[in-house]
Amino acid sequence: MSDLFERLREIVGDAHVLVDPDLRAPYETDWTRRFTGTARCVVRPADTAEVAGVVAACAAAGTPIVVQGGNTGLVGAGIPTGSEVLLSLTRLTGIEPVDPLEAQVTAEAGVTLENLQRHARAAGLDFGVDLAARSAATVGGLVATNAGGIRVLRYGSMRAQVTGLEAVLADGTVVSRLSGLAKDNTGYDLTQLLVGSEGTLGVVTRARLRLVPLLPARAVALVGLATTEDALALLARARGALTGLAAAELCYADGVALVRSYAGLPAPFPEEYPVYLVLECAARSDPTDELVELLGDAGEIGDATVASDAAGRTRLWAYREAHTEAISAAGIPVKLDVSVPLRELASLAAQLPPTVDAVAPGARLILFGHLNEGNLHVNVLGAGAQGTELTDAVLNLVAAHRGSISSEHGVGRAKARWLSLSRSDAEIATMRRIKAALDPPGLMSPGVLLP
Ligand code: 2HG
Ligand code: ZN
Repeated sequence: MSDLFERLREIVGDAHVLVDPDLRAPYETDWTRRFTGTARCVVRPADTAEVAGVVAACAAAGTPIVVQGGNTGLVGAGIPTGSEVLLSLTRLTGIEPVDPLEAQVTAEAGVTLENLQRHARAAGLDFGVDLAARSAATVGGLVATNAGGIRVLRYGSMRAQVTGLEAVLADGTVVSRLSGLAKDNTGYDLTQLLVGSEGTLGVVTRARLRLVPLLPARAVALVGLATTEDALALLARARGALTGLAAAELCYADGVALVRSYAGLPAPFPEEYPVYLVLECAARSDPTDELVELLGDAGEIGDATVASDAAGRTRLWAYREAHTEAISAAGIPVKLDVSVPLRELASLAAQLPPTVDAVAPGARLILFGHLNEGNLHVNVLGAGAQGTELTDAVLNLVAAHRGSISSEHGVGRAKARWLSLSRSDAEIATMRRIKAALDPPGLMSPGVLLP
């Protein structure tokens, strides 16, 4: 091992090979504190050439690698298990000037989402993906997980924003396709193969990204409703009526109560509602009127409040966006991220409480998510030793509703053993053949994604 450490120090410099346990520690536990492990060392390369050198050195030594970006992942894909070199990409922070004609930009893997957004906005454009972990989540991690977030309704997932990638393969080869051509039918799409591969096929070092128009005028509504069915009916009406609809986010009374006590927020309405929906419209000119008009047509709405100014919008978003933090402050949850066809969503939401209660009596279930994609975040506090049984029960219930066991967070280590609930044997066998072709010795993120 000391030969490998020596070689790694030659490539990235002494200061960027962290062997000391205290220095490694922040990289070895995830944000939720649920996944923790040990790395042989943490290596922090500065550029693509150094990444390629590190990967080639590990390949030559037969040492596995786990790749980490901002360490905001929720399925343990960036956390080592004992034998790996942990490759941290946070020093790859270069970002090229925005190309206004193509409306694209090239960013290195370690650029945070927040810095990417800031960079695009300074050039009069915007980035199509947004999520609560924006200050730490990085481009490489967003690509590797095919991140979703709160704008999928309008712009699609990360996959839809990526027009090209540069990546280092398991043997140290650099593949690069950064021209960002809108049309390019010249064979297998290696870029899209790497999106969502969770570090198992290669290390993403740079991405060519599509940008979207900057829509400066925004209006946000927080709506109180009686049922999940009512939220779905309002969503369908909103999609039909609002040209600027940009987000539709769901939460429930117990989650809002937890957020309120964590963040010290007032009750949003005089009365409590079982279900809450955050709707956001974004446009070139003020979309408040169209949002108010939709809500004025009472229909399924219990109560609603609208904000157009930045402070008011942030205040309304907080009821939804602070869920993850508030849950984390209350304990280490079992965290599942599932999606089902919209027709199945209300029945899934109704069946989850008894399902959780049967396996982990007294545990606290908090549900929230991205309504338009049928994506529920199932968080359970106080499950004790029942975590695996609970995961099994919930994911089987989701499969019975024709859903996916990972909607946007990825499979990682957390869901690998349940992959067959969402993918057929033939699909998994094909994935294994792709993995074997690109990483024959299986050194890239072993144990992640493929069981
Ligand atoms: C969100 O939508 C994130 O806020 C996190 O995907 C979800 O904490 C979670 O379960
Ligand atoms: Zn989410």
